[in-house]
Amino acid sequence: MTTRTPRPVRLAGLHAALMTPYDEAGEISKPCLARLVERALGHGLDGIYVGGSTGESLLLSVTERELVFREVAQAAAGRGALIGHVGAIATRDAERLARCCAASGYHAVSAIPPIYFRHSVSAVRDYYSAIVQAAGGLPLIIYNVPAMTGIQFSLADLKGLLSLPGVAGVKQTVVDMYQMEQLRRAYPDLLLLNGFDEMLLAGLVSGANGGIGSTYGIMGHRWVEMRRRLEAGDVRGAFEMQSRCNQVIDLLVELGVFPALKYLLARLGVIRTPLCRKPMASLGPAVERLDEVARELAREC
Ligand code: MN9
Repeated sequence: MTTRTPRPVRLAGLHAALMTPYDEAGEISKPCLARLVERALGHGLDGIYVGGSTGESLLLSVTERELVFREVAQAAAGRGALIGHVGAIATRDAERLARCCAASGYHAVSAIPPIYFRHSVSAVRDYYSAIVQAAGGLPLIIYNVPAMTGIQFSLADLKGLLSLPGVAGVKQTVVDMYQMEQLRRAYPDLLLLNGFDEMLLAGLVSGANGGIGSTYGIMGHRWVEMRRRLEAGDVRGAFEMQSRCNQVIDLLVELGVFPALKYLLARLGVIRTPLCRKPMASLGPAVERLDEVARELAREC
């Protein structure tokens, strides 16, 4: 019998934002979830961010989100960091999801602020404190994504949230690299994760010590190589890799990031259908332009 030494958990690393795959009837596909986990960890990524925007989490029921947390934990089997996104409109749902992550062996939880209603700063603080309480000692990573939530955190807002016990980091999905640098300057040890893949290199040189991205699931090997080049001092080489990845991202953005990513994963044989939950739009025409990308990725790994 061989015993496998578990990899040390590295939260300050590169994590695939996991998609939620469905079967033809639109129900969550457990075998496809397991294959997505294999692909991400097989590419040398440090972990998986489960149930975020990329996971269409706000289009799933709380019970489905719990199911995804459990399935992924089982499939990953201690081979990487697991971060569960538990953000919800209602604090009680976020608490329930945080409890599920704690019980399923996750290493951290993360949450968007509560959306739709306009809450006071102190109500948002209470929401995050409630999640920390429910997460039973797991560190909490604030998910700052104003383009999706409509909630613009100033540096002072973020500092206020970071002063809460249990809040350990920020997933910074903003184009403002000045704010990234300001966060790093204010908190030399902060877990600061870059959120827009098309700016990963910019984020890393501006102070991020890791990243979370939807495209890591299709080209994790390229992102790992990009980081390797940067760490080796080869900034030009890292930039070339970022540019290669961005050519793919340009096409994804044009066609619709999530359905286009699912199309690629289906072409690569990882998932069965490119379906997304409605009202998320399906792929439009001209998808054959993705086939060349799929062939290229299949050749690389
Ligand atoms: O989690 C993703 N963020 C959002 C990270 O979807 C808001 C990114 O990976 C983007 O999908 C990607 C394309 O814009 O950078």
